[in-house]
Amino acid sequence: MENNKFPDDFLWGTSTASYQIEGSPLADGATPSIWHKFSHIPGKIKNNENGDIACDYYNRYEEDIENLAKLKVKAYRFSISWPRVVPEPGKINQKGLDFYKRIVDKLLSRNIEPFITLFHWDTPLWLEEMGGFRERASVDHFLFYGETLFREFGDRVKHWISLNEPIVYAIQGYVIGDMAPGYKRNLKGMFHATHHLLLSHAKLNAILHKSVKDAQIGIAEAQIWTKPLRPNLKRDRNAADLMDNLINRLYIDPVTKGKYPEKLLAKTAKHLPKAFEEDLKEMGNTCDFIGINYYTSQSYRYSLFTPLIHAREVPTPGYKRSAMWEIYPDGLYNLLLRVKTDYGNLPCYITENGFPLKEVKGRDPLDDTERIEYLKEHIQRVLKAKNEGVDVRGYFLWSLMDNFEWEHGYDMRFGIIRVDFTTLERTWKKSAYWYRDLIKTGVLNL
Ligand code: GBH
Repeated sequence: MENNKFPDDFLWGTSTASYQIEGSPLADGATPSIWHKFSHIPGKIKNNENGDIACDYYNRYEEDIENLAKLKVKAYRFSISWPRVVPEPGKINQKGLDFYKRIVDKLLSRNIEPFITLFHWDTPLWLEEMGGFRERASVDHFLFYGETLFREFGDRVKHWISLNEPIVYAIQGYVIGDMAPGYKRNLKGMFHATHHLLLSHAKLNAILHKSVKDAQIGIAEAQIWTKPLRPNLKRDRNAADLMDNLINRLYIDPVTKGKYPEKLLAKTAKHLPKAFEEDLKEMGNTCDFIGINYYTSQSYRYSLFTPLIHAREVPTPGYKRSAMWEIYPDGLYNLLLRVKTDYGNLPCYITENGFPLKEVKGRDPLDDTERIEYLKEHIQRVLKAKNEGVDVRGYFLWSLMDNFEWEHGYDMRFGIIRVDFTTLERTWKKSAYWYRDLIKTGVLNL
C-alpha cells in the first residue's frame, strides 16, 4: 500500500507577499515602491485597482495571524516591503522595521516558523529611478537592505528567501511589460536584472552565514513544466527544451552549478553584463534550499516567426484549465525529481502552489471544491516525490487569503480565506477547513 502520511516534522504553511496584502503603502515613513507607481497608471491593472488598501493587513495582521494559528500551520512565508525599511538610499526606517518585528513576535508566540522573503517585486521607487536592477549598483543597495534584516531578525528567523520568482520579474517587467517596472522588449534589461538579482542572492548567502548561526537562504523559483506539443518532432522538443532552460534552469544553474545554461549562453551572452563570468565564480553553491513555486505546465511548438527563441506556447489539447492556467500535477512531481537527479538532492520546499477562482453570481463564494481537488492532486505528487527520496521539507499554500493578484487586480482569488474587499471581513472557505484537517492528521485522503 502506498504511504499516504506525511512525517510529523513536515512544514505545512501558507504564503503571502507584502504589496498584495498590506495596504497603507506610504504609512509611517515608507516611500513608494515600483508597484505603487505602476498600479496607479491608468490601464495597467484590471479595473484600475491597486494595493492602497489591499487586505489592510498593515492594520489587521493580528487577526490574520490568529487565523494561521487556527489553521495550525507550522510555518508562514511572507515578504518584507523594502521601501518601508529603506525609504531612501542608506537610510533605515525604524517604524517600518517595527511593523515586521510585531509580526515576527506574534508568529513565534504562536509557534509558527517565519519564512521571510526579502524581495517579492516591490522594488523601492528610488532604486528604480537610479536604473533599478539594470544597474550593478542595485546589488549594493540590496545587500544593505538584507544586512539590516539579518541584524534585526537573525536571532529569531532562520529561513530566508532572497528572491521571489526572478523569472517573472525579469520577463514581465522588462519584456512583456505587464508588470512593474513595465519595460517592453528590453532584453538587455531582462538579462542585467536577472544577473544582478542572482548575484545579490549569492552575496546575501555569504553575509547571512557570516552573521547568523543556523540560518538558511534560498530562492522561490517560478517553475513551469514545459512539454513539446508534438513529442515526435525534434523541432518541438527543442522549443520546449529551450523554454525549460529560459524559464527554469536560467534561475537555478548559476546559483547551484555556478554557470548559465550552455544552450542559452550562445543566444544571450551578449545581453549579460560584461563581468558575468567573473561573478559566476562566487555564485555557485549558494542555495541552501530550493523553493519551488508551481502552478502549471506549458506546451511549446517550433515557431519560425517568434524572434530569438523560435518557440510558441500553445494550449495542450485535452488538459483541464483553471481560470489562469492548465492543470498538470505531474509537472510538480517531475520538477521535484529533477532537484534530486540534477541538483544534488538539495533540500527543497514548495514555496507556492494554489488555485485561482473568480467569484460569479449564483455561486457560493465559500464553496471552493475545485481548489481542494487541485490541492489534493498536487500534494499527492509532493508525497510521491518525498517517498522516492526527494528531500522536500515543506509545502506553502498560495495563499492564506484573497489578495491583490498583480495585473489581474482583486478579481482573481487565490485565498483559502475569503476577503470581502468592501468590508475587509475574512471568512474561511471550504478549503481552509480541509487544509486544517490535513495539517492536523498529516494524512492525505484522496
Ligand atoms: C506567483 O506568481 C507569485 O509569486 C504570487 O505573487 C502570485 O500571486 C501567485 O504566483 C499567483 O499568480 O495573464 O493569466 O497569462 C506567478 C506569476 C502571474 C506569472 C501571472 C504569469 C500572467 C498570467 N504569474 N502571469 S496570465
